[in-house]
Amino acid sequence: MNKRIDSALLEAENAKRVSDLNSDYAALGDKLARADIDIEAITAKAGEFQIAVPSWGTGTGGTRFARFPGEGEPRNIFEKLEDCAVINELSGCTDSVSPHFPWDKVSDFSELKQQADAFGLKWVSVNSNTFQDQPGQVHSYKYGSLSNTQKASRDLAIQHNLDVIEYGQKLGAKSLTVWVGDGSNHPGQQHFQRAFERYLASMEEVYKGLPDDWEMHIEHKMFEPAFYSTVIQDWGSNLLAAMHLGPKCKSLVDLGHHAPNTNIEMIVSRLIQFKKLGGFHFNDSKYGDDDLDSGSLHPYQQFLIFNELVDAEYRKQEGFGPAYMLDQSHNVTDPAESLINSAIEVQRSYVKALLVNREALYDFQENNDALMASLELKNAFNLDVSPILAMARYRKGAAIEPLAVYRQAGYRKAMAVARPRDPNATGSGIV
Ligand code: LRH
Ligand code: MN
Repeated sequence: MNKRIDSALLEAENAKRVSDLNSDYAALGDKLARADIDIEAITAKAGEFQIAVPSWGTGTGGTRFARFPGEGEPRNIFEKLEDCAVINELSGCTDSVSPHFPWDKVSDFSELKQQADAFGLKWVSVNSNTFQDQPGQVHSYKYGSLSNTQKASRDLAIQHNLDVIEYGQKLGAKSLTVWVGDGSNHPGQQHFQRAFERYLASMEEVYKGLPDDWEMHIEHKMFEPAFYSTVIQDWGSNLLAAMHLGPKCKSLVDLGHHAPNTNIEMIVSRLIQFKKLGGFHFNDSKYGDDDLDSGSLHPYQQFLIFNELVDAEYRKQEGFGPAYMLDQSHNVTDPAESLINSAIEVQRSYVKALLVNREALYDFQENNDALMASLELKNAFNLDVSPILAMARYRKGAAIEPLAVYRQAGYRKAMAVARPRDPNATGSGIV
């Protein structure tokens, strides 16, 4: 497997830290053993945890006001893959990439697949894009795509999604993620039912193009780019569409796409119960779809979401198998550093949720012992599981301290030389 980080440096940096890791790990092991928890079983599950990296997250993000490009940014999907390889080598838990089309479109998909294989990276959900017009596009998406009143724009959007499925098949992906910005900015501008009917009719055509072993994931979003109504505005519209379209269609939950204070963990529980939880776009936010680093603002909410996911796993819930993915925009940090850290913070929420004593929790719930039930969760959340995460990385040949190795390696500086930036490249927008 092609390695981007010098393995001698990685081993030397790990060697400096392994004895402290072993003593921290032993101490946590003793503490967990007193609660009849086998730390080795937890570390093994931590080692199996994987979360996909969004190709579009490896470049510096921006807002509608501006984007301030960083040094050594990837300029194409091949360089994005190089950075995804580094993120996986150091975090040990991001062995797959989710591409976005046409941003990542290439003339030779077998070459792209070979490059990913060489880095030990898999391709997961492919994302379509009918929220931007392409150069020379005749039938615009200005007034929507799959729900546009103009058949020509709807047909173009349908064909694009069918093309993206084809690209995904060439890469070995097994699902299509469809997020549309369709909606309205003025009361009265759109007939809500007719718009939803047009969307469903278009998605039926896309659904027909899905291979038997594929899924289609619908992503809802409260607002932006539409600021009055959005066709797939919330989990209700999402679930209705997924149920209408068929068993291969499920709902995807992007954490930043909800109104502040929304109980997202309960939405997750509903989607699990009705076997319609397709996957996640993990990030964090304070106001809108801020796409900030996962767990950076609401780590307890992220933990509570994993409490629902681990509970479903524990109950062997039928039809449960969501895809985990990051979807973030890195405007002021090195994207690789944020993605490494965020992947580990999502893994941390998963491992903390594994420490909940589910039978004890069920007893407290059945007996309406509210405080003890909430403490069963909070006590698991309050445990520092860093030694388990680091040991899982160490045993996979990844870094005990990933960011220290990344900086020690001077990766971004090296890329600044290898990828000279076009000084005139200014602009705005998330990528
Ligand atoms: C929409 C979204 C969607 C992607 C885009 C890059 O806000 O979350 O998942 O297509 O970001
Ligand atoms: Mn998203």
